[in-house]
Amino acid sequence: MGDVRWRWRWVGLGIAASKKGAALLEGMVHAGSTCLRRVAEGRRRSEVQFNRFLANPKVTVERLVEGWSAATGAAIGGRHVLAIQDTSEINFRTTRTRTRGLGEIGKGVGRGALLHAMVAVDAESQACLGLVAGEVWTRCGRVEVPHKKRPLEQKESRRWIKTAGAGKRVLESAATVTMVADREADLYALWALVPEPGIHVLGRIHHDRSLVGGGTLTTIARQWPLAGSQRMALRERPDRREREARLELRFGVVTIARPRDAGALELPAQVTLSLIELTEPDPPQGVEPITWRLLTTHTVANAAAAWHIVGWYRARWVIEQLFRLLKKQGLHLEDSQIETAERLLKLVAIAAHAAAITLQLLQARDGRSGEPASLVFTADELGTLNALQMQYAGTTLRQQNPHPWHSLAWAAWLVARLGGWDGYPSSRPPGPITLKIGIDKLRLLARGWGLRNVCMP
Ligand SMILES: [Mn+2]
Repeated sequence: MGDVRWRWRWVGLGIAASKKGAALLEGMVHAGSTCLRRVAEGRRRSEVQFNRFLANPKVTVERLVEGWSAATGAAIGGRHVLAIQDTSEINFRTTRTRTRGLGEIGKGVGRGALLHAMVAVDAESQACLGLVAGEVWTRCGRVEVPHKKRPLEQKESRRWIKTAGAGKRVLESAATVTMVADREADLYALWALVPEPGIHVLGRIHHDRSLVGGGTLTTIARQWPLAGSQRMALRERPDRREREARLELRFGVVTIARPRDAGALELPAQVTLSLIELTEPDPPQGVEPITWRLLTTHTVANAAAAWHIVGWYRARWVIEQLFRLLKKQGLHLEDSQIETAERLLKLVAIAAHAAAITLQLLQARDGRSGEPASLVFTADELGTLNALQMQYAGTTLRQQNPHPWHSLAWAAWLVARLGGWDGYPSSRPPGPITLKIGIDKLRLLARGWGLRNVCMP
């Protein structure tokens, strides 16, 4: 059997270079032809296939999460990568009698899944380089033992350390990795266990810890001289309006003493880190002043270095954008009608990957990314994009793809056209939904394009 398949493949290679395949594809994507309808039918068929895929017991959440980083590892060689982690709650609609097998989220107000993801971001350009590692789960029951009395392995917070470990393996070829996380990840174990040569940690403090030699994290900086001040644009958040703030900078070295929690006993008795404090001396009336205290293993040589590190922390915005795309702006994951928890968790893992790709294309669309198309697309998908480029080149001058060949921006332009965007520079730029439709169509076409080497009539 295997021999026969190989022979077909071999025969197929003979026509790989022929124009037949390309012509067929051109026909398929020709706007307005029945072929686009064939793509649409393909989408319906693939919906059935997709459901079968989710039902397959061999397709596990773990394997899907492992697949996230297939392209990321290759993209990060020699760079300084920000490995940004965060958790998002995906709220699925349930009722008392129809829980869909999902556990509680939030403060027990709804049911759903939890997605913990690490995304790789270039420290200089802040381009998203792809997903790295993570976890998807739903809670079962309530935990009765108080949080402080549980060893780390039994706490959900261990996901930060576990994901950091998985991230180290994927990001091995990076020149430097800075693991970035918000206040939730302010765990003594993380500060003690994750850093190593070439691996840094940067996060915001949550606990006011005691320092070796007296004082605490929130009070020590008062003794330090003012190192500089800058005006900074603050993005809108649920608890804050968009505004500009003048922030004052102080920084220094701190040595944190091991806390007296259970579970911390086998950790080193102290860790030495840099503390960067930003305060807002003159906030607008009635507005809570900004206080940010960042801890990092990076040494802070001067004020310029400190501001730079603050910029790396603010790149956390990329993962927040990813979660927004997943839930609200593009994929509407929370609207899914799938009924079982097991399949919903798999769906979350797949959708997270799709959201990362959509985000990469959005960044390329905005000129924020000088990355190559191979960061996101396989060889077959690139072959399909080449054929599409020929297809779309026939139209008016103003509709030409303006981007360098095989850049991610070039691919984003073609994917947007495939998703229904008209390509005129004066038109509204393509949004996440258009790009997602384009990606789905491209995948269907590329499947045919990849098969052209083996399928002979
Ligand atoms: Mn968070």
